[in-house]
Amino acid sequence: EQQLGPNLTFYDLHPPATDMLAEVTQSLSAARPHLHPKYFYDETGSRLFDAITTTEEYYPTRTEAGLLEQYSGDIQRQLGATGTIAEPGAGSCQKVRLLLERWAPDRYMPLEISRDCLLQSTRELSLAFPDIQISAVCADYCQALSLPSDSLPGGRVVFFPGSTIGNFDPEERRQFLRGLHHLAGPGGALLIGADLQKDSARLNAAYNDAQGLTAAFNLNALHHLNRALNCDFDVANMRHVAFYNPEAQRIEMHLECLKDQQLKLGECQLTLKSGTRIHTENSYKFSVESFTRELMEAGFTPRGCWTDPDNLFSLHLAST
Ligand code: AVI
Repeated sequence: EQQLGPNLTFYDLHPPATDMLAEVTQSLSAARPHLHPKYFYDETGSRLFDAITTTEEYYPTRTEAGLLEQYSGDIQRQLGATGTIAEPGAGSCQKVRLLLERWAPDRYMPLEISRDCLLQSTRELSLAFPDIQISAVCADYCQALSLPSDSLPGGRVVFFPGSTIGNFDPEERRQFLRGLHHLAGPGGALLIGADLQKDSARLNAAYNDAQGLTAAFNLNALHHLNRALNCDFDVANMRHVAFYNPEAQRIEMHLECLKDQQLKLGECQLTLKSGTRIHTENSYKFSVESFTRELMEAGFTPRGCWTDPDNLFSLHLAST
């Protein structure tokens, strides 16, 4: 525990380093080659993602921000006074600003695996909100969700925006929502964003923007691996593929090899045949009913749901 300012405390849970080489080698040599979406987010990838959120086609970020702007008062009335807002995977802590301004909670507790990102964003935040105690926690998702309840400040509202929940597969999602239930604790609540099912053309456009930013974001995962693992993906001969899979109710992103390529990963030689697709991301789309059901299965009681007039996106409030 380190006091970094009058209203800023830093807790380092020392998230365990993962063996990236072993993990990537295993997932790329699987029968269906895949990469975990976390590999999108190096510095370049985070910048590309921010750029995606400003495109005409990518509606989720803007729509959710509009819902928060319009309904933060309604949501607060449902919640009563807010002691602590906790945000797993808070990143740059931008979205929460509106809630900090309008709700003036006692405390904000971002949980973030990237130490640098956490330090930078909470330093700025602590200056902008001198009356809010900022408890910055450096932890991975697993650690964050299994913190002992009695070590945490009470009256917690867990904030999980962006439909990041859609990037978890159904079984992972069940476990993760249970983890959020634990993090919220007795008397706590969850405010979470979920992207909605809609016509495929709209969804396909959102993941194939005309400027090619989503393509660059997807391909950057390979640049990231090339840099971090000193390997040699021929990125120029890989193609971004993204489409809505209506049976699975998800957008799938893949990287398709346009030429046979040999890849050296540590001691391992890997052949990727032309036409091979590396599955890099799922982004599940929900109905208000299906998502509400998932919240209930994780032990929550639904308290409210807000959507935009075009039914693009939903914000859900649930109590523990
Ligand atoms: C972070 N996550 C909610 C985004 C999504 O829409 O699934 C990631 C993304 N992938 C492509 N574009 C944006």
